[in-house]
Amino acid sequence: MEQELKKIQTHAREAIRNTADIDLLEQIRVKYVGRKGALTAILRRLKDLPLDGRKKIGDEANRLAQEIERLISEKHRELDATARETILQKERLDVTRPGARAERGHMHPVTKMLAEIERIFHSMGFETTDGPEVETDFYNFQALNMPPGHPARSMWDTFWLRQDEKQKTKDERNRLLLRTHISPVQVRYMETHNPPIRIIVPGRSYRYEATDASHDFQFEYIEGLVVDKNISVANFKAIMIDFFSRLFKKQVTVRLRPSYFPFTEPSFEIDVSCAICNGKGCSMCKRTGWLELAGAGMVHPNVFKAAGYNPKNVQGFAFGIGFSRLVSMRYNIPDIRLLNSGDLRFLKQF
Ligand code: FA5
Repeated sequence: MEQELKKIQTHAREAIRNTADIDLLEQIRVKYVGRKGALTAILRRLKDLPLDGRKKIGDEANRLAQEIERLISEKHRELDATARETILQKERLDVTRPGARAERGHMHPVTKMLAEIERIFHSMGFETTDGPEVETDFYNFQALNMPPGHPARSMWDTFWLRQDEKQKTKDERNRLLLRTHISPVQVRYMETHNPPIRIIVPGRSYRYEATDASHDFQFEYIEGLVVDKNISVANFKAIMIDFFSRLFKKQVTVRLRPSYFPFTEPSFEIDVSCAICNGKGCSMCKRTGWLELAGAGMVHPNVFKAAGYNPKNVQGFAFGIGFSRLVSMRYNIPDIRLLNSGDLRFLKQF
């Protein structure tokens, strides 16, 4: 029996030393000192021994049981501490580390300027409205006094949309295109509203043309329309002077130059005295002292007719302000194509 105790002692010590798992420790305890364990079995057999042998072996067996329990609880504490340490290591949080700053976005310069323009027009009683960017030949050209084959159509290089056989129609009116200007909204709006009308229509238009620093194939411009019984060129000029003076935050002079648009008669280009050099001449106004900022005119009777109005009862003016160019002027941007580039290095400057 003494031999057996020695063996148990060696095996138990070794098993406890080598285990790295708390669950296994419990199995070791059961194996040696549990109810059916090896040591317990020896203690049960003590009664068969002579008295002096019984005492000696009994003492030794009890000491061994105590040693095994002690070794197990020491190992338990050790494994517990290691486990806690591993968790702490894993979940370590350095509260002194500087945080990652969440980046704040901001409005695009075009959006900012549009808000400013709208604020000025709204204060003068204008309403903002919009229309489709995919237009029909009818609204983009025909209703604006440009029937098929009209030479003035070539003033607007057009992106025509491919239509499949089912969509194609013999009627030229329904051919689809990307609107080349926002003037079609004049007709759309007049079809569904009665005068008096005072609207602005900010939006994007598309031209099938080569790009350069002041031309893009898509650009922002604002259409305006005022219709009532007695609207004159003088009203128009007053509104333009007020609008541009408030936009540039200084009193400007407005000059109307005769021009041609099929949907206005008379038509004019609007030049504004250069707000940068006060008309003295600089690189922005190409040394002329004037900035060419919009096309405009008195609405042509044929446009009123296309919208279902009687041209004898109404008159009004319309204008188109290319505001990609206004934005580039305001922020000194040398190339309007940057506005649609989506380049963050550019956009972050505003
Ligand atoms: C028109 O498109 C007319 N519909 C404007 C109008 C409205 C006239 C109402 C009369 C009555 P125009 O083709 O000039 O006009 O274009 C309007 C403005 O858009 C121009 O003054 C110019 O500032 C701007 N623009 C024209 N083409 C480009 C382009 N490729 N890139 C950027 N801006 C452009």
